Amino acid sequence: ETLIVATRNPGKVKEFSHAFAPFGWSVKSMFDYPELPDVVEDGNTFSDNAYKKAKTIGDALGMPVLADDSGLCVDALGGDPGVYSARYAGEHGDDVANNDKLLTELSRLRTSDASNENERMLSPAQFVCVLVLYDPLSGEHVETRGTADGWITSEPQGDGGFGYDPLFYLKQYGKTMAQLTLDEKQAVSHRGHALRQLTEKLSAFQ
Ligand code: ITT
Ligand code: NA
Repeated sequence: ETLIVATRNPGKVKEFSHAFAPFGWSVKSMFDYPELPDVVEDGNTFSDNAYKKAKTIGDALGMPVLADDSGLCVDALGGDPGVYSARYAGEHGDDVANNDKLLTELSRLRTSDASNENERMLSPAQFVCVLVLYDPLSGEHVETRGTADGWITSEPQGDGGFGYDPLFYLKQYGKTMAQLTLDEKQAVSHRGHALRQLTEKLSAFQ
């Protein structure tokens, strides 16, 4: 069976494919439907944007669609980049530029408060993932939300994952998210938590 995920992010496609494979589900993404237009993500919340992506693509295809809206919220930056995570440095989806921008913003804060040596090294942050599964036949949708707490480091480490993973340090592993295997990331990530909740909610209907 096939699940359509309304995403153009290859890192998300990889994680969803890995998560659904054990259930015998294969994943299709927007790379399989190049004719569909980009969805304008102008919502103020992860929830609004996830719903908009799932509904737009679900209605266009006439099939149930899953969408993921996610991002990084850094305490010291008042929750930024938040819903703007994908385009923090300007161009959409430029991970290297986004990570550089994050370090620049944090170092700016740190020089203005150089007294706190601990804060120079690690800054608390949270990944958030909202999943929406939308069924155009009934017009109904199911939403779940997962979070992961960690720390922003000053040196990128690891080449797994995507986005801000090389800067997102997990004390329990002594590693960044980019140094985890797909299974390890799924066990602790915002997306993994949201996915497990979705599976639970759906099995409650059956
Ligand atoms: P789609 O909308 O096509 O799914 P996108 O990358 O634009 O792809 P979002 O609008 O949800 O998706 O933005 C999510 C951004 O948040 C993503 O580009 C990363 O910068 C960051 N992000 C989300 N999940 C992440 C993860 O697991 N690891 C690292 N960074 C992540
Ligand atoms: Na978004």
